Amino acid sequence: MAVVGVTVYIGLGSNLDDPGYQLQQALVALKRIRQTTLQKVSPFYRSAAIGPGQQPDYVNAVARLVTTLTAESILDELQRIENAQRRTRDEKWGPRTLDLDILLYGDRTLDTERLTIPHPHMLERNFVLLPLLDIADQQLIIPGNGSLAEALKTCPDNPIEKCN
Ligand code: ROI
Repeated sequence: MAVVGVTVYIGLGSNLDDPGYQLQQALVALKRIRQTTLQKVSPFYRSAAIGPGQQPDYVNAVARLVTTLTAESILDELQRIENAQRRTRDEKWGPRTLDLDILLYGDRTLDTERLTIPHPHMLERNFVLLPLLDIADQQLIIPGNGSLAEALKTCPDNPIEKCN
């Protein structure tokens, strides 16, 4: 039976300990989240790390879930999966085995201590917008902004390549 729920887009990223494998493992774990269906996964993309300092290249992807969980419960699940994959949080914007971000939660906006939705940096990151475009309609509205197609026009065009 189809799950009636909210469509959620999750950004996946890794730049340590075999990033492609880390993303595969994360997808296995996303499939197992209760009250949730993993509907679609983008191709994997490789890009240089954006942000401060030197660090290894990232592999990124975007997944689409449908869930009856709240955004906070999804965040709990994502943090549990990150921790299971030995994610450490010692350095802001440092290298990591796994980063799972809620990009969009239906058409809702949210700004709490734990969660800002839409993800506050997604519009600047083509490693988020390009895989999102692979699995979402370009007419998709990013709440508080325009369509995904509009967002892509203003997003920096950093070098990125498909890697699967
Ligand atoms: N850069 C890339 N290319 N991909 C990421 O997932 C990523 N994540 C981050 C920072 C350090 C901002 N840079 C990134 O957290």
